[in-house]
Amino acid sequence: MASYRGSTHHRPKPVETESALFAKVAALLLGLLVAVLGFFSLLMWADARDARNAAAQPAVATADAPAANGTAAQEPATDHNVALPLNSFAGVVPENAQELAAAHKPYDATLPPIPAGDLVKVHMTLKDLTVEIAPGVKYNTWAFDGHGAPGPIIHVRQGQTVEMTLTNGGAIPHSIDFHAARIAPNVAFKDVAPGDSIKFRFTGSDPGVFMYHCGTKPVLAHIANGMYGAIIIQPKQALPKVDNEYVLVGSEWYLNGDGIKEPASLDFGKARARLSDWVTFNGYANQYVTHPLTAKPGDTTRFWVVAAGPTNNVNFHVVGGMLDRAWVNGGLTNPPQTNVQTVIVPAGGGGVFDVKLDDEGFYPFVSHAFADVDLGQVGLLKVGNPKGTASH
Ligand SMILES: [Cu+2]
Repeated sequence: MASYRGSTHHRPKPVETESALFAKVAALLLGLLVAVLGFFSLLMWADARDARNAAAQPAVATADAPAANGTAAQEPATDHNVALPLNSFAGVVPENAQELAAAHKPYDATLPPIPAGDLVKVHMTLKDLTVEIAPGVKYNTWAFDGHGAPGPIIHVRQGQTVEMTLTNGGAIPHSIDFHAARIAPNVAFKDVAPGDSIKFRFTGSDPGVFMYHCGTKPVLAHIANGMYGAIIIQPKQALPKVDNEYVLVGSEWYLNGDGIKEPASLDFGKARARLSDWVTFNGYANQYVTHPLTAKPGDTTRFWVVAAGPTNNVNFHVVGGMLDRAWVNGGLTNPPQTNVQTVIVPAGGGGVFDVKLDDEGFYPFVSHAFADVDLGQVGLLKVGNPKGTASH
């Protein structure tokens, strides 16, 4: 059979019938039709693209236009007061925001002393609590220890045992997860029903600054609603002596309203999309701008920083200074990095930073991811008694 394959040219040439000729012409016409249709569909696609661009244009222009031009009311996407919760509400504050910011009592960032004894008892009672997270902006939190976010700063020495009691005074189950603890989470970090308590102990074996938070699902919602704080485990072998020590817990907020007339609650969709409305140190936007932390010229100041998230890192930086010593990742068993500009504190992590400032002045401390500064994650270290205000 194989030998025939090479000899097809021996086959007699078929006679071209009338019907075969018709088929050929039809195929040719069909081919032309396809080409013409293809050309038109290309034109239509280009038109559609132009139309889409044209449609996008006015929206962009309106977003940039001042609200006073009267068109904002018809363009809900750009009006924070009537919009669906698609935009950030961060720009919306009451008219007397400055006054309210001045009247706000800032979260005390001072590192508290270490309690005496081998056993440190901590008792927190969870409460659903409405707090301010920016001037005049109210938010419905689930708060550790009933004081809003962050929860209380826990400070112990390496080797001390923490006895944690958590009482759930809220409406739904909660829990508490310590990153500083080496412990079976299914036992210690389990959900506590409303009205119930849980008690467990762990030893502060690893020196550093650690996050604690509610670990009840969905964790994103529980952390976003303010359920986090910092625990500091001071190493047995003392760190270099410093003059001031402050604790900063970074976190961000996702609001379903502006929080001015009515308290806002969590917008879970925005939390998943990472569309923060406010980003804060110790739970309130810009509070240490209005009420600066203080130091004297020549002082070394130690910052104990936790990034609670739920999602954002803190890119810690001190404007006009240097992180002279930086214990990266919050652990204190390794030697610090020296003379670094910015260190990432990852969400769920910590960092310890020593900063020596010789000259009088206002030194902003920020997350150098500047969208977060714009939304409130900035404070001032006031060194000495400088005149005027800071440039940041
Ligand atoms: Cu919770």
